[in-house]
Amino acid sequence: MRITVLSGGVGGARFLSGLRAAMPPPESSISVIGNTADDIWLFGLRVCPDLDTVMYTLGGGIDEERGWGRRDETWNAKAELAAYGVQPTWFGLGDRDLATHLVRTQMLNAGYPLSAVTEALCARWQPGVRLIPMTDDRVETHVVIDDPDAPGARRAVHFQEYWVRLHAPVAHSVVALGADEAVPAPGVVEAIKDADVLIVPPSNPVVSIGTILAVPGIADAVRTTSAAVVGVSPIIAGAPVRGMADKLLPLVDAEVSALGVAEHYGARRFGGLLDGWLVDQADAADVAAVEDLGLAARAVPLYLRDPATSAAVAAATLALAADLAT
Ligand code: FO1
Repeated sequence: MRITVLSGGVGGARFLSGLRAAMPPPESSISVIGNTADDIWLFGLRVCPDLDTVMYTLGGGIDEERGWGRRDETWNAKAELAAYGVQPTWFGLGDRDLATHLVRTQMLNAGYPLSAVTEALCARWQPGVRLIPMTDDRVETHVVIDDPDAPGARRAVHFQEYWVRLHAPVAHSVVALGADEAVPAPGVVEAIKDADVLIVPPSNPVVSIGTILAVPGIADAVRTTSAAVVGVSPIIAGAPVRGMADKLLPLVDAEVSALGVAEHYGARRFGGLLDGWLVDQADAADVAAVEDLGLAARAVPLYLRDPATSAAVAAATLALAADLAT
């Protein structure tokens, strides 16, 4: 069975660890299309949070509690940089994590595309999936907020500053800079078209899934794939499980609910992206309304608390896909 997953953030990575544990029949393969619009240049290094979170989570190097960065991390370089007074000091780059960015930046500077760099880094981590960046081109999410230093004025900040330094204040708009000129990385469109199952995990619908779909060609591949396309709600009982989707969904006119995100993605039979949608049991009352959108729907426990619950969510996703394929 060929499974392809669009992934961003900690939720996507945790879902993937469940999927690997709930591994379908042997000879199955998992391709992951990673969001790269969170990526940022820091101290001359290219940092790719959503690629690294998948690589570390599935490769066994992740700090479980944070969900990002390395386990057993130290922060000496970060402290030394701060001692020199260089900015930013608000982004936590650990000593072990820095090695990843040094290798990545060295390879990018040598002319390797990000997809080749990611393959090289994964050779060490052996994540057990094929991790492909959504594009080799530069795409960066910026968020327009009220300028904290100039009342009445607005300014755009990089997503990482919006999230990590400013803790997701009121946002007026989100833009994926460079998306229009970006091209899907080698293998991305094929991984979507050739899949038996395509999964939209509980990643942020705007700045993880939305940015992947903003790369020209990717949304069309999702709409036309012969795979069963199943999504997992990132919103439970009206709130995101993690992160700031509640601040960003209104910017794409989506309600902050399992039903609202289903409406946002839409049913493929009506020109949207999904065939099926999983909601948490807390949202079981919405199943009929989701079905009215033209989607198959199930209410199952969706909290990715630990490996066992993550595996159960993944198994439920595969079960719904299997129903859809019949
Ligand atoms: N998230 C934080 O909330 N604080 C941090 O200092 C931080 C550092 C960091 C370093 C490397 C990395 O790969 C991720 C990091 N993240 C941090 C998480 C990151 O902002 C988010 O995981 C994604 O960008 C959201 O999908």
